Amino acid sequence: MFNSFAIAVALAVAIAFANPTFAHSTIKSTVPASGSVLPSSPTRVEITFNEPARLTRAVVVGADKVERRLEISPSGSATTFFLEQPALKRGRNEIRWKALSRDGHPIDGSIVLVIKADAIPSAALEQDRGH
Ligand SMILES: [Cu+2]
Repeated sequence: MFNSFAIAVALAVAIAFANPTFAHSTIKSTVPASGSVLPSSPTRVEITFNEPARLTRAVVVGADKVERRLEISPSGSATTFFLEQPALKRGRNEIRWKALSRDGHPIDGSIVLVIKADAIPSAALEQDRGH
């Protein structure tokens, strides 16, 4: 008796936590993918969430440790956002973003892109398609 009740409770809990409406929005993909090594700065960075969210802030920190704000479009709620002309410099660039999850909770993360003059373009393109 107790055992079947315990199993029923465990199942109910498992189902509740598996329900996506209880979870924050998460990043589905970015183009280029985080960790990409590119021969030059991409003309834009694309961020796609698993559900509509609001991307509220994006900055890039390069090898010089200087934080530079990036323009976000669109400005409202969307699934895919673009950071146009990020003008990434040579070396390691960390794009730090903040967003409002659909459930109202703040979420954040970062995308690391390395610009290396001798990076093989074909390898970078493969990374771009990595989703
Ligand atoms: Cu949440």
